[in-house]
Amino acid sequence: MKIEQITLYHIRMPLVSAFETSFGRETARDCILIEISAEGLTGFGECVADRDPGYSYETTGTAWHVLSEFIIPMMVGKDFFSPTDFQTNFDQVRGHWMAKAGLEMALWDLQGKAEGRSLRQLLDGVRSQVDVGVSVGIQDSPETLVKTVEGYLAQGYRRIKLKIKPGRDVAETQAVRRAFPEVRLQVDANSAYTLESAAALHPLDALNLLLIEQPLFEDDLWDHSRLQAQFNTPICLDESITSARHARQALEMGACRVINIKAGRVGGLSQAIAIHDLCRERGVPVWCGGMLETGVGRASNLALASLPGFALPGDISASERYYLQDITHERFTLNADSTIDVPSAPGLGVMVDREALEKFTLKRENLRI
Ligand code: OSB
Ligand code: MG
Repeated sequence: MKIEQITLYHIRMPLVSAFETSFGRETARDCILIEISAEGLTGFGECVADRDPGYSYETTGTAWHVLSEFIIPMMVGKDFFSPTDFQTNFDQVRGHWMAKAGLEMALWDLQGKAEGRSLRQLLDGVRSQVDVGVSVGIQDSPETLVKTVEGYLAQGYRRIKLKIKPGRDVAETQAVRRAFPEVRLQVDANSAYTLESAAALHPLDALNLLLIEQPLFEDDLWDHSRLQAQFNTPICLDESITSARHARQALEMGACRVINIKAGRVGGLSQAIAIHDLCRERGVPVWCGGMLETGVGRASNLALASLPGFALPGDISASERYYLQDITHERFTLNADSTIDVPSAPGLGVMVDREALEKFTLKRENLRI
């Protein structure tokens, strides 16, 4: 299949409520939507890099640069790229995993549409519904946090993740645990601690948490292994795992006992699957992380989370938890058993709402190849 044109859209979507993490507070979310046109078909992908380099070094700006200046020009004159070969084809471009993952997602969508198969079918997903939870941002006080969690539980979410940072950790988590003794609870620090300052987190070990996510810096694999040795609660790595190699090394080092898989963070679905397969062989549970995706990225996350090794609920909430208006016609809703349906139409299984896309677009570029 001949790729004729690739269009990049930098979009900004207002969030239903501000989302605060250890790296900042956001009221809107930026990302890049990537549209590939080929022989009458259209594939969409979402590059999850945000406006600011808070979660990782990648931003909408760096991804735009790397896609338009390096990756897309390398596709000129080539035939259809299989999404599974995409990574190896662009080995010369180091890093920039989110940029690559966005483009790879559009290729998966295109392949699914060309073959009349859903992404779940292409990936051999085994579930038509996946278990999900909600990621709750840092709130003004433990009392408002408990109220916010109560609201999500009332909506039907059965797994709660709390964002924490130094000084806003133990009291908050204890308050939620006291209010909801049975709820499946976990915390995420987004690299806010050092091995030394993480000593403050020891009381969390008594709260029956599912896991403690990414307490230390991204490149602190070794220190994570020392920290894990001090905790009974499993440490889960997010930012630190950018490849299947890192996943293997982290597991061999004892740096974590659970892995959060985000296709964006690891260069695409093909690498996400490689990490899934490695963990499955070793009996290590994984779950699907989120990056406040639009309907496009959410569809991809749901298909990924339908693979058999995704043993824990994903950070994949209903559309209304994030956006009043989405850029897909489809909106994802929560089922009564805290699951969301995996799309079954060809490709990602969602249709982009052109009017909404227009409305949220800040910048656009057409690249003919
Ligand atoms: O660390 O998991 C994270 C959102 C943006 C960046 C990083 C993270 C998150 C979330 C939200 O926790 C998950 C979601 O609901 O999409
Ligand atoms: Mg995380």
